[in-house]
Amino acid sequence: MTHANDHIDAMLHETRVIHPSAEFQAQARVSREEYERRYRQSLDDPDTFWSEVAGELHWMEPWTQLLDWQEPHAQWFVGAKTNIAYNALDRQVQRGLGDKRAIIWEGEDGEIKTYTYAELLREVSKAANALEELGVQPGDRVTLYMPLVPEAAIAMLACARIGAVHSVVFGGFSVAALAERINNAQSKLLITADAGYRRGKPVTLKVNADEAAKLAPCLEHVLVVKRTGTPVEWWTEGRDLWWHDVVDRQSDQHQAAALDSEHPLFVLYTSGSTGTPKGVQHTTGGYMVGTYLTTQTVFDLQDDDVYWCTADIGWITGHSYSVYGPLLNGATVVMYEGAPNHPDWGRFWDIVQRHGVTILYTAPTAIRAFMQHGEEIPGSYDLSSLRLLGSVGEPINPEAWMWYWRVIGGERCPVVDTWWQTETGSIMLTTLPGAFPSKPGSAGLPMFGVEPTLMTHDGEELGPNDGGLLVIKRPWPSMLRTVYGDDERYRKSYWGEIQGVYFAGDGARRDEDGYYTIVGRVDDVLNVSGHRLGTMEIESALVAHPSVSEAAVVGKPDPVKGECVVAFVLVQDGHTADPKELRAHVSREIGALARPDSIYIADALPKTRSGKIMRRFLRQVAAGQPIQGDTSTLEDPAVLDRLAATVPA
Ligand code: 6R9
Repeated sequence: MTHANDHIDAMLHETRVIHPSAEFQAQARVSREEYERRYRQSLDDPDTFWSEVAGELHWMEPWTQLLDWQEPHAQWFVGAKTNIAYNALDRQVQRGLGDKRAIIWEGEDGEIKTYTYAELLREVSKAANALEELGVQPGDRVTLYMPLVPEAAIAMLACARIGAVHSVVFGGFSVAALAERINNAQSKLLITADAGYRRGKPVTLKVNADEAAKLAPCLEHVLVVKRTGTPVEWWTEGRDLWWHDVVDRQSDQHQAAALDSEHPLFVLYTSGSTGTPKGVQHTTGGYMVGTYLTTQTVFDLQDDDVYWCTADIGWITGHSYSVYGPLLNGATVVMYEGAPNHPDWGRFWDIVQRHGVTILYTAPTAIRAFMQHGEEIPGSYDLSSLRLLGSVGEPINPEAWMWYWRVIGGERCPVVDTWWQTETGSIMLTTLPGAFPSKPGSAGLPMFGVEPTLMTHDGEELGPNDGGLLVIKRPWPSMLRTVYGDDERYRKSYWGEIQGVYFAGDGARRDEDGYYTIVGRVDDVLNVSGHRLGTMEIESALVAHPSVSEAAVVGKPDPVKGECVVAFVLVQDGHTADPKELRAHVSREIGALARPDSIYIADALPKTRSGKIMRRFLRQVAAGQPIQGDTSTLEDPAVLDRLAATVPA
C-alpha cells in the first residue's frame, strides 16, 4: 500500500505479546472489564458516558444536548459554557492542589523553574490581563513562535482564559512559514522570545519574527519574552513590547471568561497532501473533555506522578499532552526546553533521574536515536522512578519498542503506543496499560467513544486480519471542527474521501483481537522524525528556486527518522542546480525539518501519459530498490533506469 511496506512487513510478523505486571494491573485506573463496559457504554449510551466524564469538570452553564451532528459538522455539549484554563488552574486550586507543582521547567542551559498550581494561576491571570490591555478580544487570533519556556504554556492558557484563539507555530519554522501562518490566521498579536537554546546556541526567534512581521500587516503587536538575553537588534517602537514590561505589572487576579462549548480554542497548522498547510480548528468543550479523559486513562495518572511529555508545544502532542490534558488532571508536568543530546545523549535520563519522572511520553525517532548511541548511556542513570512509557507520532518498529521497554522501562513499565492526529485532538487508539497486553508495533484498541474500522476506497468495510484505510465511523468530542477559513477543504479532506466516515489518511491492519497496526500514510504526507510534511509543500519550495523547473519529492525509509526527504529535480534551461544550495533553500523556505537529505538532478520524471508523476516508482528509486510494478503506464519507462543510475547504491 505504501512505501513503508518492508518495514511494515517486519511489523506484521511480530508475534510477541507483552503483559503488564500483576503489580501494575492491580493499581491501574482502568481494568479490562472496566474498559469493556465503558467502551460499550460510550458507543451505546454516549449521553450517560460523556455526562459522567464531563461532570468531573467545571461548567459555568450546563449543556442542553450532548451532540448536534450535521455531517460533517459537530457541536458537542451544546449550549454549555466553560473555560479550559479555569478547569486547568482555578479548579485545581479550589480542590486543594494550590501547592502542588504544576510545571517543573528545565532550560537547556540547566536553569530550573517550578510553578505550583496557585503560582501558575497567578501568572496566567497576569498574562490574561496583559492580553486584554493590548486589546485582544475573544475570538481574536494570537500567534505564538516560542521556545519551550514556561511563558509558552502561560501564553496558551492566557489566550484560552480570555477566549482568544492561539496558533502556535513551531520555533523551527522559517520566516516564510511563520508569515504564511500569521496571515492565514490574521493574527493581531505575535508572542515570541529573543531566542531559545538549542544545542547550546541561542536560536534567534525575534530576528525571524521581525522578518515575518514585515510580511504580515495584520500584526499590531509583538510581545517578546526575554529568555537568553541575546541582544535584540531591531525594536519597532509602539509595536514591540517586552513580556516582562507588560505582564509583570498586571494584577494576578483575573476572571476566566465563560465561553461557549464550541468557542474556538486554537488553530494548529499541519501538512496535508496538497496545497498550503491546513489550520486545524479545535474548540473548547469537546477538546477539554477528550484530553482530560485520555490523559487520565492512557497514562494511568496517579496523584504523585511526575509526568513528562517531550513534545514541543509547536505540535499537537505538546498542546494536548504537555499542557491541557495533564493540567486538567492536576498532574505535575516536566517541560524541557532543549535538545535530547545536549550536552550529551544522557540528557533525557539525567532529567528522569533528577526530577523522578514516573511517566515518559516520547517519539519513536528519539528512541531510535538513543538506541544508536548504546544502552550504556541510559544504563548509567537511575531510571527506577519510571512506571509507564508512551510512544507517539509515527509507527514504532518492534525493535525500538522492545528496546524502549527493556532498556528504559527495565521490563517493568508498560509501553503505550498511541495513534492519533492533529485533527483528532486526543488519543484514538492505544492499549490501555494494565488492562491489555501490548503487541510491539501495534497501536491497539479504540479509546472510549471512538469507533474505527478499515475500509476500501469504495467504502466497503473489511473484516479482521485485513488491511485497508483507517476511518472513524462517528464524531468524537475532541475532533477538529473545520479547517480555518476553508470549510470546503475540511469537508473534502476528511469527510469527502469515503462517504459518511472520517478519513484519517493512514493505512492500517487489524488482527483477530481487534488491535490496529498503523502502516503509514496513504497520501502524499511524509513523516520525518514524527513531523508531518507535505511532499507538495517541499516541491513548491524547490520550484520557487530559479534553477529548478520541476521537482518531485518522496520519502525514503530512514533508520532513525522513520523517513527522510528525497527530491528529484529538473534544472531550468540555462541554469545549473547545486543540491547543497537547494537544500539550504528549502530550509529557508520552510524550516530545517523539511530539508531534503538527498537531491538528485534528473533529466525527466516518471510520468503517466496524462502527466501524473508516479511517486511509487520514485520511492523505489530513492530507496535503491529494484523497480516493482507495472511501468507500462509510464510515458517513458526508460526514465527509471536513468534515474536509478544517478542514485548511489
Ligand atoms: C499525534 C501526532 C499524525 C500522523 C498520523 C500517523 C502518524 C501518529 C502514530 C502514528 C503510527 C502511532 N502517527 N501517531 N503512526 N503509530 N502511534 O503525531 O499528530 O503530527 O498530526 O501526525 O502521524 O500517520 O496520521 P500529527
